[in-house]
Amino acid sequence: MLIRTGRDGFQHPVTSEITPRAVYEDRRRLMKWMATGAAGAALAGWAQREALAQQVQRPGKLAALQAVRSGVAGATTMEKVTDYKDATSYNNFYEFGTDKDDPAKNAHTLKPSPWTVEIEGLVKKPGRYALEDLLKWSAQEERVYRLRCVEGWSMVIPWVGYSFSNVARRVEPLGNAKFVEFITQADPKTMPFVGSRVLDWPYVEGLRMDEAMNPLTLLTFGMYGEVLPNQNGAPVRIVVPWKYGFKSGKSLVKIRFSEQMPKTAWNKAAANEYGFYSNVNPNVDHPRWSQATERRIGEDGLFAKKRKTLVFNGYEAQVGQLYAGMDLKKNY
Ligand SMILES: Nc1nc2c(c(=O)[nH]1)N[C@H]1C(S)=C(S)[C@@H](COP(=O)(O)O)O[C@H]1N2
Ligand SMILES: [Mo]
Repeated sequence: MLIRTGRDGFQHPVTSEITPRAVYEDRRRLMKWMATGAAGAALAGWAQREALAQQVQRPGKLAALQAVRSGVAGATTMEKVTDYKDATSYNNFYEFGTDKDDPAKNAHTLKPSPWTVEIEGLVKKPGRYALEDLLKWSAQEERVYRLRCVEGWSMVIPWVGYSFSNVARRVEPLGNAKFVEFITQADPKTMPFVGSRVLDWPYVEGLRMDEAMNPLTLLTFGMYGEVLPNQNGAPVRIVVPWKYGFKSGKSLVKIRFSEQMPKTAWNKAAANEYGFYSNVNPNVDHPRWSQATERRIGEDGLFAKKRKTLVFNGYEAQVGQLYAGMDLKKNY
């Protein structure tokens, strides 16, 4: 900046104004780049990330999990982040009970350490991998995703993890691998409801290979800058933001690459209500209720308006092409 000194109005540059040649060259390049228009998008992204940095506070309850801000397109919504309290006390984790507050009450018995994840099936490098190793397979990123439950509520959660595609790159799926199956912990000693008949345990979910490889599919180790609380699926879960919440299996113990479409827990329980795809779709009602709108957790005051549910939960630009030519009413 120029500062005015003296009565004669003489202006002289402050030290920071004196531009060394290298900086000057850099600036010229920057100006050129800005002229291309790329800068606008990048700066908007930067402003968003700055705003985000102020928004997401570490609750200081669990171990910190360092993360860089994600550069993946669409990975960070600017919507208000759900309170940590709500995100950790209003949960679905049927292994610990079917009421929303059961997981927070009961999941203290889950032992997230030591933990291993077995990777098997159609891969060149199957094996049982320690959590500590998995954590290092790629840089941890922060992603602020909408989470839409099939029950009609939603949240906005800052997850920490990395694209699942990094796992595939490590274990090298074979050419005939067409699906990925996510198998979660089912330990009757630590999970009081695993004996119940609500579901056929273990809780299993699955994705088509191209869905699993989409950069938005997040292998998730933390939230709000800390490791995952037990009730949210410690120590490692999957998060698939364009699908209903139940596709995001918690407390993963096994990942299997297969040729056949996996039989998933909810599909086995009620095939007419829960299809394999389960993409968030306001135009396809659940047989017993509409999916057109949702209630955002934290906005539940007397006059809070419901929100319109978005196709693919708002991630159509990123994932719509995965379903080109598919009838999404049939493939619900
Ligand atoms: N193992 C397991 N994973 C699960 C579930 C479950 O019951 N068991 N519930 C699913 C459902 S229905 C939802 S909406 C999300 C909720 O995730 P959150 O509690 O972290 O918000 O987890 C999903 N993953
Ligand atoms: Mo859900």
